[in-house]
Amino acid sequence: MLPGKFITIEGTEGAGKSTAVQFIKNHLQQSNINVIWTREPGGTELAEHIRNLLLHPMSYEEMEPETELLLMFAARAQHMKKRIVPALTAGQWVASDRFLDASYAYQGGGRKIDSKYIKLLDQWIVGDVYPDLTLLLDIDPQKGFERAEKRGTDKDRIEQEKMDFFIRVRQAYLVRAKQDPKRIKLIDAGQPLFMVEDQMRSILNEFIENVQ
Ligand code: T5A
Repeated sequence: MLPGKFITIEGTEGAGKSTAVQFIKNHLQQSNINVIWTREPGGTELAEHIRNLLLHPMSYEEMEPETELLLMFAARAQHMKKRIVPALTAGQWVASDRFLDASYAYQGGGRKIDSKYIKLLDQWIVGDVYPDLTLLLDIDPQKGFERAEKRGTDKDRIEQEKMDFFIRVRQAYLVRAKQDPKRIKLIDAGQPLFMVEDQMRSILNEFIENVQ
């Protein structure tokens, strides 16, 4: 166990993850907790280049699911070694906008890759540096889709997937939450924003109380 604390934020498409990240940032700051914020895929210069490869829509060739999974973990390996592990070793708090659970949800659920391969990469690259707390924003995929549409921005390569892909992503996230309820806190992101924030506030306060 490393001395720092590690929080991750996950969510299905259109669940309001960016909005939640902003709220969590403010709440931790108000609680006088200094946090290093990062994201996946990405978090280092090289990992951000890999992010571009992963998310930029491609017209020249379709990316294979295996390629996608390995690129996610290539970025994660760099991120772990260069940023996450050094910070946690130094006793700092780290918060990441998406992390490992997204690979089980998107590549496992969405792309239908057997989770035994994801587990192998997980054990190799992440090992026991697991998040202490994960906030999972859950929403009905259709509702999430409608919200994301309202945002009006261009869709990245993964956002261009069809509804059944996002239904599988959600199911895989819910399975993860069921397997590890102590770490993964499920948040009903279909509620009005103030209710989502209330739920996040009480989860964060309980976590802070328990670790201090
Ligand atoms: N990925 C990532 C993998 O496939 N495998 C992996 O291992 C990893 C690490 C990364 C992509 O990479 C994939 C998953 C992703 O496809 P990203 O940067 O995390 O992408 O981006 P998104 O998934 O698109 O997440 P965002 O945070 O950008 O979008 P959201 O969740 O749609 O969030 P947000 O806040 O923009 O909300 C959408 C709209 O809803 C409104 C907001 O104002 C906004 O307009 N909203 C609400 N409306 C009503 N009620 C609420 N409670 C609301 N909350 C927000």
